[in-house]
Amino acid sequence: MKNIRNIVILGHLQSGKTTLAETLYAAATGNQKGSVDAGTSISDYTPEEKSRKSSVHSAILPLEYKGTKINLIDCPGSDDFITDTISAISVVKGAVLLLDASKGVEVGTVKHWNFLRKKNIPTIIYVNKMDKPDVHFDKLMDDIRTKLGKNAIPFCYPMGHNDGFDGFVNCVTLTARKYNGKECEDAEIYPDKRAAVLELHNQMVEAVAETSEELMEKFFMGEQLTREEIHDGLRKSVLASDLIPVLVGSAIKGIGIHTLLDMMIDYLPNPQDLNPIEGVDMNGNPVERKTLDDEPFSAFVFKTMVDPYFGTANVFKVNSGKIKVGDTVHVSKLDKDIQVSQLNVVTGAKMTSVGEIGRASCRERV
Ligand SMILES: Nc1nc2c(ncn2[C@@H]2O[C@H](COP(=O)(O)OP(=O)(O)O)[C@@H](O)[C@H]2O)c(=O)[nH]1
Ligand SMILES: [Mg+2]
Repeated sequence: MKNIRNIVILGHLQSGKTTLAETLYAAATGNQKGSVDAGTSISDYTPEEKSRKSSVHSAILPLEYKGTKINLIDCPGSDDFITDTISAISVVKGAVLLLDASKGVEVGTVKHWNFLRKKNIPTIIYVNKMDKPDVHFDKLMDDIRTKLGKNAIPFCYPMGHNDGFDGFVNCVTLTARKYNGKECEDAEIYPDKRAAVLELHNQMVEAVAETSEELMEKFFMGEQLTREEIHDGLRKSVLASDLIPVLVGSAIKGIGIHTLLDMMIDYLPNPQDLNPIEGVDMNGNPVERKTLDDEPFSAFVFKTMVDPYFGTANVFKVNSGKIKVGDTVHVSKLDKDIQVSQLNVVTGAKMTSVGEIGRASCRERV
């Protein structure tokens, strides 16, 4: 499949990561939603997790939505299980960072945010538990901008009367969704929210205009940018981490779930959209390789093992192209050409000998 999103869900312990993963999964597959509290979660599936009512291992929930395959990785929030979280971050290209709206930015939020920034992973912030009483969104935004990133901007703005939360406005499309007690439906933007939402929309359009000279000129001439120009510009800015979208919702009630799925597809990277990887060819000349099957073969060796039966074995992740037994590859770190004598696909402890390996399989061994 061409459209793929590999996304990690992060956030402080108890911010609602597993509940969100379950709700996203149920929304995309139409299956019954599992519950952390009732011990019926698919993501918290081990007996230990069921009795703790909390995640211990990272779990992968693959789903398909609007023709895109989304591989969600739900991580434990606790520091006790941090290695699983760090290895999940090293294989994803996008992230959703959760906040508990009643608590704001917590220690775990900052910790996970720093991991993501270190790896330059485009991130959507989802402010969860907006259904709780006494939530002040504008204060939360100040907290996010001070402790996480100045460039965080609401792509969705909450609606509701008397501080209550019953829906949100999508500030990109200027459309609203309202919770009817069971699910979300299209709605009018509440009059008292229009000014704030329009201001946010204009800020986004200005940020988009700044991404190209042509758009800047259009913007200053007072011309409207098209929906497509706005979408493309926002995507570029989010992929470059110049803008951090903030969404709102409630994982438990199912508010803001389809919008989050849409925005994961719209604004988080497809592995093949990313910058090409740089390396050197067989003659030592610098080359670039895109993450595509029809590019020449390139891979990243992340582990070397010396096995009494196999001899030396390299475990690698394929970046582009394919490799066959008998091919010669250049190992740039050793500045050496090596002929591939054997290829195996590794699944846990199991190894299966194969003749050819491509990008679809992720851990292979020469
Ligand atoms: N009020 C409210 N509670 C929530 C929401 N999402 C999750 N919770 C509750 O928060 C607790 C922690 O949820 P969990 O998904 O296990 O959080 P995790 O530790 O981040 O995976 C559970 O009791 C959930 O029922 C929400 O949107 N609103
Ligand atoms: Mg969890």
